[in-house]
Amino acid sequence: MNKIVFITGTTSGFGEACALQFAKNGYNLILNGRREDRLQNQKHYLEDKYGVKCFAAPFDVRDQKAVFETINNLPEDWKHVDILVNNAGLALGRDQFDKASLDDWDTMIDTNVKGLLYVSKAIIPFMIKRKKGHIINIGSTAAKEAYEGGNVYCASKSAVDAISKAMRIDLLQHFIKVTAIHPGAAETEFSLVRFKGAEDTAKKVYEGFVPLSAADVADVIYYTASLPAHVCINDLVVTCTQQANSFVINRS
Ligand code: NDP
Ligand code: 8X3
Repeated sequence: MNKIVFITGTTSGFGEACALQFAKNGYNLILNGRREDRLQNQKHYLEDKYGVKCFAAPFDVRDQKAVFETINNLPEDWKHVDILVNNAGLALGRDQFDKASLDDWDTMIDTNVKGLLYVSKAIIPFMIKRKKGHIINIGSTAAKEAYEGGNVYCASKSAVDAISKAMRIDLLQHFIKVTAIHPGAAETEFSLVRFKGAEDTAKKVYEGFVPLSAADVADVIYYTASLPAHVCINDLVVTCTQQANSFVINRS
């Protein structure tokens, strides 16, 4: 029987690249995101090209009711989730603390923190029942050092870091692995979302250096998932070669 991976936020960026990587390696996939058209196209593409099975689960991770209803109502043979990749997330704005928008703060906290908690809380009982599982949480270098104008995005990713540590302790008794992966700057739709569609501003983020690609990050995610059962990478920071930490980048 193929293993099952549940990835949140597969309609773009890391999640999309990760879905491709797991499909290439024979996993059946539960795909999630809010853009249902992209999910359906992705499902058909991965099924046709790699002969795997995909289950499209279009919900907003902020919607507690939808998260629990969808996950609890998964067909029985889709409940054997081996790996959960908590990837859905976003940054909104780069304004200084006093100028930043409260709505943006709410959206980041609701998505990056509460959404991750809801999906995990819904999936963990399936893993406990099978006494195995692997949760991979996507943090950020922003979790490790706050940067100017990063305020609540950095805080939300620090929360992912802390939640990962807490999960690892509490889920140890159930033989569930917990890995936190903290990527640095990667060119995806991330900056386009952060700057609300302003393409020029988004492009400038990656000027003067070679950023990570979504495929680079997916390789690392897949590597952590492919280690032997007794080996767990707990915490991993990955940046491009021209980045030292969340705010020091060599743009030459
Ligand atoms: P993208 O914007 O390319 O992808 C984000 C994904 O998250 C999309 O599939 C989007 O799908 C999904 N998503 C966003 N909000 C929700 C929601 N409320 N419910 C369900 N799905 C949602 O960005 P990345 O791939 O770059 O980002 C993925 C993760 O990696 C995020 O957590 C981000 O914070 C983190 N990260 C990104 C870095 C970067 O430089 N790119 C570096 C470090 C971490 P849809 O819109 O269809 O709902
Ligand atoms: C995304 C990378 O540098 O914009 O987490 O915070 S950064």
